[in-house]
Amino acid sequence: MFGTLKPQAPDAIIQLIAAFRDDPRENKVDLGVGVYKNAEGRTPVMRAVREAERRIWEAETTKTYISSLAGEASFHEAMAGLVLGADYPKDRLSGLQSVGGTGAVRQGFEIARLANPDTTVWVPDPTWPNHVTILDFMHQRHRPYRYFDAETRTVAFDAMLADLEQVKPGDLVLLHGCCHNPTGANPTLAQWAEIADLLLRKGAVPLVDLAYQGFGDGLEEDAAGTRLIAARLPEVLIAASCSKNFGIYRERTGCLLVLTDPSNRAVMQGTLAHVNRQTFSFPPDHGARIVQTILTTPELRADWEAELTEVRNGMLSLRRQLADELRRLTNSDRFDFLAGHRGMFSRLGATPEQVEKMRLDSGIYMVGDSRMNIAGLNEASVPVLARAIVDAGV
Ligand code: PLP
Ligand code: TYF
Repeated sequence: MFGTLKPQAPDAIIQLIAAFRDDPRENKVDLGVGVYKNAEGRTPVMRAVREAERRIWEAETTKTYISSLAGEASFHEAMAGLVLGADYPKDRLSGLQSVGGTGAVRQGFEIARLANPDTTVWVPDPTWPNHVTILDFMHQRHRPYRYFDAETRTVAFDAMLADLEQVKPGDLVLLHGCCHNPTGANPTLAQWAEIADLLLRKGAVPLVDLAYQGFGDGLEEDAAGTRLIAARLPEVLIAASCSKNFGIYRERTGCLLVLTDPSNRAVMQGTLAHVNRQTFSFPPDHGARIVQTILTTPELRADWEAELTEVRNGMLSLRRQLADELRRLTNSDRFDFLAGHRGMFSRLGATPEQVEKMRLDSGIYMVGDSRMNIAGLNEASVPVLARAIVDAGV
């Protein structure tokens, strides 16, 4: 039977991990997979996470199943407070504890098509490749909307709105809440307002993928677009990942937050339990407990926010250093967009051949579409990258 299986295309981002590991050069630079790394190239366990784990370990008396197939309400509420702010509309909220942010995105797609089997999912072009592969795997109809202006390396806002004019009532529109992956280009708050108006006029439902809250301008700032959408639209899905901002990648922790009319809330909460049950039954709990403990314990929360601020400021500083170095080398402002982008990623705008040249000549690993993980840099490698970019003729 298994002889019928066809080889699957590998994940190009994950493949880079092995390619980098196998490169013997000492001064190689890993700008591939989207994992935060400090100046020493390590991905440390955050202080508040360690302390929360210690407290959980001490207090835990059982490993029996948690209270609901959709996860613990206390986790949904803590995440809703983080994402939507303390005054979020409690009577409109349903929640699902998921396997990572990816699991939240996936369950969001499932909910949309349960509600409307004719739905079309609109995804930005470009987007995180897994959005598209998951939709294909589900045999779910999807269409791209233009997002990125390759010339200016900013959001192609007019093109985006023009494409979204074709959205039908009951379609699902996927938006990156902040720190767009792979480009680093994000809408302004005024543009978020226009997006909200368009979706409202079209009767479409947004699915906001929020995987990097706190990695751009700040926890509040990075949630501003999502909050605006949540305040203006009657029905909203938000897939929040805890992998990056809590640094708990391998715990696989995420949350799908759903806002509906209060009259639909009970059925929605039951539907969220239903989709988890059909997928894996109860969700994993350890990461969700860590997150909930941190968010609801003032001294842990303050320490987490302080460490997250250091992480964010480090990336912002690297962005400025790289833009400054390229300004010096090229005598132009052509690369200033790197300082304007937010989050871990920037799309440089190099050709695949130029990306290959930087890898061969300088040991610099970035994704083939020229997405760079800024957190892979440090003060020593910034000038190396800038020189390689210029030498590759970008
Ligand atoms: N969405 C985007 C845009 C991402 O970049 C990621 C990154 O991994 C995810 C979702 C999901 O993250 P995870 O499933 O590791 O929480
Ligand atoms: O885009 C990234 O690099 C991160 C990590 O299949 C990631 O989102 C990449 C590929 C993948 C899962 C996670």
